[in-house]
Amino acid sequence: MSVPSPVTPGWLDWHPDPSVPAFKLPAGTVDAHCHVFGPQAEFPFAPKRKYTPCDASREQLAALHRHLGVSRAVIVQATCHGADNTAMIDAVRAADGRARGVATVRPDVSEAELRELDAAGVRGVRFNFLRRLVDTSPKDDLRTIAEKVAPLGWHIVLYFESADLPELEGFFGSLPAPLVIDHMGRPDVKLPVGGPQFSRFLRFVGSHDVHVKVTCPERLSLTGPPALDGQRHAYADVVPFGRRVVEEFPDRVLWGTDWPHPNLTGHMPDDGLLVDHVPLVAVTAEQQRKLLVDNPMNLYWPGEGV
Ligand code: 0GY
Repeated sequence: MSVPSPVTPGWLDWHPDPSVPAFKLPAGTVDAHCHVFGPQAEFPFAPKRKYTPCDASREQLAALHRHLGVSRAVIVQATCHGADNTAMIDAVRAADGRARGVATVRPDVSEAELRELDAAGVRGVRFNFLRRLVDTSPKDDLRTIAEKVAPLGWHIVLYFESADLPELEGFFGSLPAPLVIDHMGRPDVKLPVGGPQFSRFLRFVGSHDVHVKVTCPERLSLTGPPALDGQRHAYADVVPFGRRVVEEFPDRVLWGTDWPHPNLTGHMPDDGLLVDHVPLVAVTAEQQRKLLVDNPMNLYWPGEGV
């Protein structure tokens, strides 16, 4: 058996004891963005990965979901596992129909492999453009993948930095499948919500077949978690961005925890507080039901009741 690799120096482990959220998630809530890491002894990480995380198993993910009141999950392949989707598929299969997967595949993936992933519950592939996570994102290869997965009815999950949207949006718009954008396109929350950067993002969403994940306030925030004296809301600077997307595209927004929160350096969020962020961005009961239940159900479990 191989010797386990040590975690990346400074790695922050997921929160061991998240609070009970004050906000009660509606029945049938879907966590549309979460990951599993290993466990390394069972599912080794990819040799070319950019980080080595702590283990975050499917059982630990399921325990978090029970604690928060989440019913279903979309498990997104993490870059530390490269294009080996075994751990993700294992987690999806174990959920017995209550999880779907988003895979990473290579351009030479065969039709048979894609059909097998589809049968296991995969409904999309992820294209990653973050330089700290991937060495290259060759557009020809990505287009080849998109053309192979489109006939299965899959979508393409896009992870990019907001500053890169002007260079990438033509390519994104030309892809032959529906799109899902991670973490609101990672806006720079120092900039105004009505400023050119976020307006461009909203225009792109408005003019294409796109769902937006209203996720990761903890990753985008500069103001950070709540002050210990309770005088400051958690991630207050991200709220206007989430609220704007929910108001403009109520039928095309998704929510997720991003557990186990890879590559955070400042702090590890309390997952209970992330649930309490939801009513700040989705203010009405109708917005909340669409964000948490109806939209992810339509995308990942079309035709199924909660
Ligand atoms: C996220 C964000 C990150 C990492 C990954 O696959 C990954 O390694 O997604 C990140 O480092 O920003 O969505 O989980």
